Amino acid sequence: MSAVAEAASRVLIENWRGAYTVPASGLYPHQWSWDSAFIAIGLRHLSPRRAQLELDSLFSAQWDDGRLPQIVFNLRRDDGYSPGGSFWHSERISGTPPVSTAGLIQPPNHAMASWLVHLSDPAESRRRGFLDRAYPRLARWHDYLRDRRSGTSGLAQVIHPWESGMDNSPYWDAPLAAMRDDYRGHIPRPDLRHAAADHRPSNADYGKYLSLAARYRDHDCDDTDGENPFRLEDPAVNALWARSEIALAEIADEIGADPVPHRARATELTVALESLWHPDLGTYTARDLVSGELQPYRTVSGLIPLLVPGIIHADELLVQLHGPHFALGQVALVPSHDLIAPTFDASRYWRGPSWFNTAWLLAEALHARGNLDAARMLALDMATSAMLNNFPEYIDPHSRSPRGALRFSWTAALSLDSITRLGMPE
Ligand code: 2M8
Repeated sequence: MSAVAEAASRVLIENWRGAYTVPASGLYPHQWSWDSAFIAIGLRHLSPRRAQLELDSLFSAQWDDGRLPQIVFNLRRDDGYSPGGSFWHSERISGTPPVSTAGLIQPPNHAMASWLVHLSDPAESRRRGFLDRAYPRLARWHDYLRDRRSGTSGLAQVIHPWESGMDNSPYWDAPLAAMRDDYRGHIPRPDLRHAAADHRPSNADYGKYLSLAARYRDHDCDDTDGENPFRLEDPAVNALWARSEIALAEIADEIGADPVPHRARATELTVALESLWHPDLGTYTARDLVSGELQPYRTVSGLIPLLVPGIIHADELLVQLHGPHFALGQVALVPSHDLIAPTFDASRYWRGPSWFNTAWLLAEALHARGNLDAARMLALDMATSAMLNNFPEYIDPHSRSPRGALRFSWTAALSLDSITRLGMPE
């Protein structure tokens, strides 16, 4: 095992909590939805059974309506993170699982992860019936997105910045500024005990986050509330959904279910994604469904549609990725926001720093598109940047300095996966 693989494995072992992995001990003491899927992708190289368990434990927190919750809380650590289980009180709502969860969701990368976990040891996966258990859960999760979260465009809507996984992206600035309500209660910030204030969202951001979350909670997390002040279609969320439908078709094929509806939905989503193309910016971007406006920003989310095989604007996205806005190969990984925009901030959360999950997604996309050198370069950059800084949550794209938490699970998992699959000479 290489030094990177060994060090990454140690992080994953340290953050394992018996049936799932915390994103980082301290800052994130619970199970997060899309983190678990990314973590399983790395864990499969250590133990396919552990990777299956990671996903099984998230699936066991599925709501009756099909949603996979953003967070599954460990109530023994409820004072360690805000808002926690005592904010959501999910047990009040009918159709919720016996564990305490948030009501919001996160991006749908789970079918993609389940298929990769299966492929790491198909015999073991079949013996344990992993995909037979996962398939109905994943199918209901995707049905939830279609039935409860999609409007006329067919794309899924996020109703809170946290649902995008890219919490304080500039995409959300105008919609949050247009909100009339703000949170009136105390705003706890236990996160600031573990990360620098200028690496995290501001208190003003948090006021809006809590106000939106409390509103949704007080409507029993009912998606028929058309008055929600925050409703956007995000490119990465929908690209991951389309890519996960393709994975679900592979899973259906493997277990003898019908893959055709999943392929059809992937095609519909691929076509629908084009409504998020911003011709002047040369990228996909988020649409605010309240104002009807496409958000005028280049962010890494707008590049993630490269993962979807049939998009029309792949060549323009590749130009964008290599050009001055994201400077692939000249800065660390892929910045979360346009390097030359006035809103770029090299340190603050999703407003500039480079993240390892988006680098992994883009390395996958480049590899699938035959850009093997660029994919391998990104994979090696992930391994180097992770090792150099003790597996940081995110890094300054110019200086590579660590930002946020250290010994962060998806940084370890995805560096391990990349170096194992893409980084080694063939
Ligand atoms: C960050 O989000 C949480 C809320 O979900 C937070 O800021 O407290 C994001 O980076 C998100 O994408 C990630 O899933 C989560 C846990 O790593 O942290």
